[in-house]
Amino acid sequence: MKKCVCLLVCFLLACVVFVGCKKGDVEQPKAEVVKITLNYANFPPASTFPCVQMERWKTEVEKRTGGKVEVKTFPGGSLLDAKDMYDGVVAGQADIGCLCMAYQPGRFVVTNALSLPLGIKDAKSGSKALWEIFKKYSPQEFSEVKVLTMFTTAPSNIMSQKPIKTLEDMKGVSLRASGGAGEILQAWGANMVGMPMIATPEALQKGTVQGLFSSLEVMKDFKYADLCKYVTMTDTSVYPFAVVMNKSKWDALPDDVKKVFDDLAEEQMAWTGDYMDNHVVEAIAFSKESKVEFIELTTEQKAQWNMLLEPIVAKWIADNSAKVEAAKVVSDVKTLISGQ
Ligand code: DTR
Repeated sequence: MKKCVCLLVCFLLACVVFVGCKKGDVEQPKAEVVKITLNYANFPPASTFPCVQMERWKTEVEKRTGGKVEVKTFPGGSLLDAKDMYDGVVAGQADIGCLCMAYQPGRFVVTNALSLPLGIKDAKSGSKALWEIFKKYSPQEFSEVKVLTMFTTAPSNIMSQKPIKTLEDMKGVSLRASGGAGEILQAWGANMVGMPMIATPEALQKGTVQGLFSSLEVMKDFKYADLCKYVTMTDTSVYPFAVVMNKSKWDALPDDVKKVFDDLAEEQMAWTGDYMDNHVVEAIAFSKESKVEFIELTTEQKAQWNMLLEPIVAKWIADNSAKVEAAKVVSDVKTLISGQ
């Protein structure tokens, strides 16, 4: 009997120890990590600079949020094209979108001051000045979205199928531009043709246009070096871009993710400016290997060509003064780029 009681006590003790151990081993349910997936729309082909910066942002966000956020990228207008970008993001067709503000000069008035011929030397200083202007004026037109970053292209130059060495050479030549830059070509006497960048390779092949006006990295990215054997170095206006996010998607993000995005905003602006400037250098080397001739204007010519652009700035100020502090914006941009 004594033996039986002893055995029973031992058995019960063993059970307690076993259950105790087992309890420690049982995995407590972990707080579930909810993955956030964001769709990012872009309008030009994947190899071009707006998409290269998009991929860099995606990589950084996914890394810095430890995989909590996944960014799905849609280049080439596969989700939204250039003209629908802003409204599409507001409507939630994409969570994030990259837009070229210069394509809608009347809509993004303050930030489009950056696209005026003010002598911005490169994408780095253009992007920095754009970001400062955006922060200072917080333009009303961005109230419906969260702005994730902004940047500009490098200055625009003329790529053409025949040499343009003088203003006389430009008369009647059909050159493609978009947005406000069209006025620059008109002031120089060219026949400005407005069309999207993606339509331009075909237009050049068909002879609808004999050249274009843009930053020079496109000589490599769109293979214009094969179609345009001359570049006239005018180093004129830059194109401002913005990356915007749907407001309610932004509001729903957890604070730690919001912080990652906010911390990246200025860094992404500087990264893109640098990338663009370096890529232009590469595109020039690439073009020279493809036997493209670069035409430099004399100092007198530069002064004359620039003088023809002064009315554009004056007109922009006159046209927009009722809506925004146009003269102040222009003088702020000039101050910001003065030390470039
Ligand atoms: N220059 C503007 C903007 C621009 C410059 N490089 C690219 C590449 C892809 C799309 C747009 C742009 C333009 O001519 O449209």
